[in-house]
Amino acid sequence: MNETKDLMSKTVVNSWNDFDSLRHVIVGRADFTCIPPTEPATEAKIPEDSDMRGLWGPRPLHTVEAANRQLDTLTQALEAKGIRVDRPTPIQWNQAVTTPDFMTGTMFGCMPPRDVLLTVGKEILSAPMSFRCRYWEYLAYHDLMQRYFDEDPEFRWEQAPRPRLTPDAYQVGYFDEITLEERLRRTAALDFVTTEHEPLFDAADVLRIGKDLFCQHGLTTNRRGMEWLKRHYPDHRVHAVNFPGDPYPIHIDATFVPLRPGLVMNNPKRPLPAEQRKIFEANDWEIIDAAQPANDKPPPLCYSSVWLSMNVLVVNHQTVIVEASEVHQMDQLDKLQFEVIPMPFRDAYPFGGGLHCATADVFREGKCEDYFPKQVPGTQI
Ligand code: DAV
Repeated sequence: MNETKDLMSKTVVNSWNDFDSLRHVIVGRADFTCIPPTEPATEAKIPEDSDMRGLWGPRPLHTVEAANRQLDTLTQALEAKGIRVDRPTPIQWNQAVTTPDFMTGTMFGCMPPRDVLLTVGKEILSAPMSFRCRYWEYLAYHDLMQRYFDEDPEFRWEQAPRPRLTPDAYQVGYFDEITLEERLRRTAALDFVTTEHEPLFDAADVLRIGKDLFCQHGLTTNRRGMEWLKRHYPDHRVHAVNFPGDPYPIHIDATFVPLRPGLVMNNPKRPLPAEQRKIFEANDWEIIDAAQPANDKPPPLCYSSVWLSMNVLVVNHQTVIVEASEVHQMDQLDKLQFEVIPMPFRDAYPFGGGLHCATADVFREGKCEDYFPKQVPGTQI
């Protein structure tokens, strides 16, 4: 009991990976979430046949309430396991964003803290995201960061350079009449809507495995962003990865998901190319195909694909939280000897993703391990 009380009161920021024992986490909130108006980078993500095309503004209240119920249930389940949970302070997202360089009609929301907050060791940084509507999103976490700063004398509160997001940050006309085949061709050719004009990345494109950071080059993260990460984390090794099978490459956490040391799940539709697998093979990591999603389509008004099935939250090396309808994913993890906790979460999906997206690490036990002592030439930035 005393131990639990200590855990609840004393803040420690420390997390080096996605699988060590989780002690403290941020869970997002759906309040006031908007579907942002079209802008150069968001057009990227909305599939041609999506029910979201042409819609923008606050999401229907009953959907916000349903999402919040599931986010609260997740919070309670984590707390029942002795994990401290903090929540962001939502802003009225239905306000325009105006900077000297651009204007856009609304903001987005704070359901997926994983997209903006990158925790590496004792540091949490807010990412330089490419969506104009997400420019102020870090403010929803300001009170929490201030509190961690006051309570943990070693916490490093950081911010990557704020991007300008002028038209130079995007390729004009990138999405004009683009077919699925053309999207796939461009992913394979590393040709994305964001240019190399300035460093851009989303935190959810950065996979942390101890000393190595694997960054997905895609619609939301560019090479300059990775170069910035490399200089910012001089004790880490930064690797660029990409997944040619993904027509909408945004965030690595429904594509390449580590489960425990030595084991990672890869989306079978988006295999890691052979050259990039070598570093895993050289260090005896096993890459397995994730199970097929149980759902054949995402819920209404959702940005993400059915592969949120593999967007699991690993609680420790033996325990994983999986969306409750994803029976195949649960079965696969069960066979891998995990204790699987089912969690209803599809009402939260439209607000920015699954269980991993909806959380951001504050404290996991463990240190910065070197899981890839055998480096393979040519993979590091
Ligand atoms: O497959 O749509 C979703 C990742 C959201 N953070 C997908 C990727």
